[in-house]
Amino acid sequence: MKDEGVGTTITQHILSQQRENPHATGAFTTLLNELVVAAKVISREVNKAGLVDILGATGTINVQDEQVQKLDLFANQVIIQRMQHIGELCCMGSEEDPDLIEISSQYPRGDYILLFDPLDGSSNIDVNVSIGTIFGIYKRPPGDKNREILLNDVLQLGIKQMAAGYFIYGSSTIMVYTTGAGTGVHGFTLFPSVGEFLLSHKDIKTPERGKIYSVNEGNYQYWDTKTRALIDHFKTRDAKAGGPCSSRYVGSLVADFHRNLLKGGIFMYPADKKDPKKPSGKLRLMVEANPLAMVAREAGGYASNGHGPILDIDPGALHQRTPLYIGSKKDVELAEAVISGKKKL
Ligand code: AFP
Repeated sequence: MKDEGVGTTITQHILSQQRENPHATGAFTTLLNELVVAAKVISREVNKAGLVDILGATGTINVQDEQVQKLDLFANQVIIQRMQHIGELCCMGSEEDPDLIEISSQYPRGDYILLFDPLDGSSNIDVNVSIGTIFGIYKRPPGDKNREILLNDVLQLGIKQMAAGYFIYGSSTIMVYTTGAGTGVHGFTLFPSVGEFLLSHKDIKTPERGKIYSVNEGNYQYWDTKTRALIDHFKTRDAKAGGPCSSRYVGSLVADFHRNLLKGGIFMYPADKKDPKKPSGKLRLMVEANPLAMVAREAGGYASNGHGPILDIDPGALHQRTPLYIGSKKDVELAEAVISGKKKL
C-alpha cells in the first residue's frame, strides 16, 4: 500500500490490503466491494432527489404515475438485496429494521455480520444537505457455523469490528473506511465520469485538538448542568487553549463527523431530558456510534459516552441509544472528564 497514490481505485486498495494479510480468504474483499456497488446505486438516487419538484416528492406519485419510494427505505432495500446474495454474511442489522435481517435461504451464508444505517440524516434529504450511509462489520463468534445466528452473537463490543466506515452523499460522494489494527483511515471520492471511487484522502489523521464544536444547542434546556458547562467551555475557551471554538452543526451525523475528522473538533449528542423514553440521547450505538468510533480511533481521535470509550460498551439491544462525544482526542477526553464528574469547569 506504500506506493498508493491519487488514482488508486477502492478495489485496488482493498485487494492490496487483502494481500498483506496472509490469512485472508477474499471473503472480506467481496463484501466491501459489494457494499461499494450498493453505495453507488444509492448515490445515483440521492443525486436525483434534487429533482423532487419535477419528478414528485418521495412518498408521492411521480409523473409516470409511480409511487416514489422514500429514499431511506430505498437505500435500505438496496443494501439488503445487494449484500445478501454474496454468500459472505450470516445476518444484517439496519437502523430501519427492528429485528435482525436474516439471509434468504436461497443464498449461502458466510461468517460476517453487517450493521448499518442506510441513510443517516434523512431529514436533510429534501433540502440538499449531505446525508450518508454508516456501516460496521463483525465476525460471528467461532463455533458451529450451521447454528442459527442469535441476537447475542450480534451484540458485540464495538472494538470487535473488523471494519467500519461511511459514505457521504454530498458535494461529491466519498467513502471513508478502516479495517483497524493500524491500517489507517482512507478516503475515496467517487468520480462519476468513470464510475469509480479513487483514493483522495490517504491515511487521514485528525488533529489532537480542534476549533469546532458540533451540537444541537436547541436541546440546552434539556441538559444537566455538567453538559451545559461543557458546551459553554467550548464557546468561551481562551485562545491559548485553542478557543473560542466555532459552532458547526448540520444535523447529519456523518457530515458533521467527517468535517470534524478532517479539520479537528468535537461532535456531541449528550444525554438529555427531552424524551423520557430516550434518556441516553438520540444516537444508536450499533449503527452510528460504534462505526464512527472505530474510524475516529484509527485516525488518532476518540469517542466516549461521557464515562468511557464507546468501543467498550457491552450492548444490550440492537437499537440501544448512547450519548456520544466524538472527534479530536483532547477535546473528547475533556468532555469525558467533565461529564463523568472528574473535572469541574
Ligand atoms: P434523522 O436521520 O432522523 O434525520 O436523524 C439524524 C441523526 O440521527 C444524526 O444523523 C444527527 O446527528 C442527529 O440525528 C440530529 O438530531 P437532532 O435533529 O436532534 O439534532
